[in-house]
Amino acid sequence: MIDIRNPGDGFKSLRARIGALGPLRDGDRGAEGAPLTVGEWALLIDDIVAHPEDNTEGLWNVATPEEDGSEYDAIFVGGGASGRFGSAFLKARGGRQLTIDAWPFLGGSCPHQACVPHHLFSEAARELDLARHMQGRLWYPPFDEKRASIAEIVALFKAGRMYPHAIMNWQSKEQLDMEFILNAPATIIDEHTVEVEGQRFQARNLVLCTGARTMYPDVPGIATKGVYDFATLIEDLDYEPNRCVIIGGSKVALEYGSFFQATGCRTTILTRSPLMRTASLHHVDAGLREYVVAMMADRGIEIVEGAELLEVLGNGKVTGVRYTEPGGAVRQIDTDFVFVGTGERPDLRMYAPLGLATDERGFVIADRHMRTSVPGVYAAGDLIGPPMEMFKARKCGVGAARNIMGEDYEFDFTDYPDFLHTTYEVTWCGLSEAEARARYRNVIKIQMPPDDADPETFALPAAEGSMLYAFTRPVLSGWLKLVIDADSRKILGAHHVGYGAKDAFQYIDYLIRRPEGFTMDQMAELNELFLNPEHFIQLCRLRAGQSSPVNL
Ligand code: COM
Repeated sequence: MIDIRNPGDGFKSLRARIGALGPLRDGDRGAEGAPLTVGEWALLIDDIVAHPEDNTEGLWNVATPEEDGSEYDAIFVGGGASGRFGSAFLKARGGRQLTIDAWPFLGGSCPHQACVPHHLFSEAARELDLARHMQGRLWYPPFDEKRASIAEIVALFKAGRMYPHAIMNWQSKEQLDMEFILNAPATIIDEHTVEVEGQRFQARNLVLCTGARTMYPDVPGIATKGVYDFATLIEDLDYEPNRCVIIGGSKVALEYGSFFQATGCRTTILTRSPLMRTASLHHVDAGLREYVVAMMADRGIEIVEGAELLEVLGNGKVTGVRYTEPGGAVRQIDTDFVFVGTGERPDLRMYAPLGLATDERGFVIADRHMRTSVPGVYAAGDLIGPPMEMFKARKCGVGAARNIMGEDYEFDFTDYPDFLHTTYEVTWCGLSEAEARARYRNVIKIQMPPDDADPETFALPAAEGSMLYAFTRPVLSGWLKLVIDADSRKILGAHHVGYGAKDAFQYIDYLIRRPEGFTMDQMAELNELFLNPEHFIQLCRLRAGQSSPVNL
């Protein structure tokens, strides 16, 4: 046990140890007696992650019974997005929490293996695709296909991921006043008791927030070296892939597939369900899907829909995959790199003493209060199933905290704005055009390019990030659609492919889902910051004068 709370003797030796770990900017070296700085946290976390065998002691930030003898309102098992946000909220409401995580940092898989590296890779994909497209024009040099290394970008991420980790720890301790134990696994004893490093803690409630991990298809050869998922890619990749086969059609498959292809690693996606028509995505507009998939193919990604993986081939290392294509023909692709994006499942073995009810896919069943089948035990985040999204994880944790602190709080996450990366940002909320037509008798749309335009010559939408495309090959500049009920004039759905519109969708989703809705006239009254990537405000204004609006 390492007490990271009090700048006493033990703490001094910790600071001395951190000081020996590497260079720290002078201004970020903690004064004697002061708490660890972000820079010190970064060095400590990096060392523990790099050398777990030498760092087996937990990092304790826990008040002694003399300092605080009150009962814990909740123990959060897992300090990822759900556990951290739930803990912070509960603490802010005057409760007492303890958050336990086996990793030496709070924030969970997001900054370690998931969303943060994915955003780095997606930014790399966008830069690479633009550089490849623009090569030989303006200041862009000829594109060297050998220059972009997946292994190098992964290494760049790994060399810097301790910085966000450090911020989470520092913020949670110094600003949010949370109690936590890190770098130590929790053992569940019963619904009120958790053991860490031999010490038992009691709480009125448990909140389970340990997430999920990639579920690999059960086929021969799947454990061969050279088969990765988003987490093992970060931890274990030790060579430069030359050819990639993606198994699955999840968001992860689209996003990582787009990245690998952009680096110059030829990529094939083998998916059972058509891309963007998997059960986990809803409200996907057919036109948006068509544009996204066409642009992936335009960039050279091979997509086989209706494919069934039979086997991963190898001789100690992956050499290929065998699969059936629609119609039953067996095909083989030679490859040195297989990436699994078939979805995730939780590992519930540690919760066996609780006897939790689970659904047919193995997710913990929780109601809208985040209550599980066991009184006093709540569950949050990926553990309870899709959507595996940040807003849901964080708000589940907060929802559990609110209920534990006496509120009657329900969290309904059946509808939400959605997003994924290809080389583009793909964003949508509300109804697809087809869904809207099934529910309303008089639906119109505002769309760019319109159905009857040739997209190769229609250079809109365009804004930050797509201007160079618009002026060199218009079809690459993006796509958008607004779906409107022409009778009530309310906006029913918004869909966008391009860059820079993601933020707006957080607010559009809220506005259009209000009971009173949000009309095209209200949209037209907003003040655009031209060139606004989503173009919706001015396009609504062009039609708002019509008493019976028609398509644009
Ligand atoms: C985000 C992690 S990377 S958390 O949600 O802020 O804890």
